[in-house]
Amino acid sequence: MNQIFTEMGKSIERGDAPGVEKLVRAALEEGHSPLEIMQKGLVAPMEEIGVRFRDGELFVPEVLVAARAMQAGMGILKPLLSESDKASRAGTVVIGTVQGDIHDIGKNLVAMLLEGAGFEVIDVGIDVKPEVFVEAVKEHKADILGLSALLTTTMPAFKDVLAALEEAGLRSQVKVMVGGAPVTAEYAEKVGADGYAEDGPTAVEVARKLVS
Ligand code: B1M
Repeated sequence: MNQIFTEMGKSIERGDAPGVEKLVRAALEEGHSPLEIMQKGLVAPMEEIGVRFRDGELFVPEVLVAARAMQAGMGILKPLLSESDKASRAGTVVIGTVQGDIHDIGKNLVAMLLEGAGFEVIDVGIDVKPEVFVEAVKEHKADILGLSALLTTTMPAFKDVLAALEEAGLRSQVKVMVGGAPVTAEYAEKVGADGYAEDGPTAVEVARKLVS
């Protein structure tokens, strides 16, 4: 692995956003393409961090600071990616927390890990109405819609979003993945979702399967 990408990985792990930005600029000056920098310098280390989080070696705050550092680098590269670079990305995910629910720590973590895995992620926020999810799926031609719910009282909103997608004629065009602490695989299946993940790294695996 090129030294500059190794350094980028170390800066991501430390959560050193200015360091990552500096290294991304240096890599561009060295002549590496934005896509190569994204894949080798940002996505690869972030994937490793996801695995270490699942193995219990790292904790939520550490993953969040690493993901923020990774996103700082992504911010420089995004405008430089060509249309063909964008087409070679893993897929587009619209993600948000369902209506009535304002919990977003887990959803943000999932969004960051998906971005770190090379997905284009559009985060529509918290307390999101079904029609807002539908509009975002339409506008961004999403491959996956990710729905997060942390309350037993807001889990039924998954069904409302699925019904709104059906009504808009979009259900067959987008895979729906659900998650959140009270959600189970059985519940996901019951409401008709295409995928369920119990944590961020699993969400990345499930998203990859859903687009493959
Ligand atoms: Co809330 N809250 N909360 N809360 N809160 C819980 C969820 C609760 C279990 C606490 C408890 O009573 N023990 C309880 C829910 C009970 C239930 O429904 N069964 C609860 C309650 C009751 C409430 C209020 C109603 C309290 C009140 O006002 N009376 C209220 C509701 C507000 C609302 O939403 N309308 C409320 C408010 C809040 C705060 C604002 C104070 C704050 C949220 C801050 C924020 O998110 N910005 C908060 C917090 C922090 C929690 C706890 C303590 C922690 C949640 C969290 O961030 N976990 C929580 C108790 C708990 O879970 N231990 C609790 C860390 C995070 C990394 O994990 O979110 O599970 P998690 O995400 C994981 C996975 O679930 C999964 O991957 C993530 C990463 O591994 N995942 C997905 C999540 N989304 C996914 C989507 C996917 C795939 C995987 O695909 C798309």
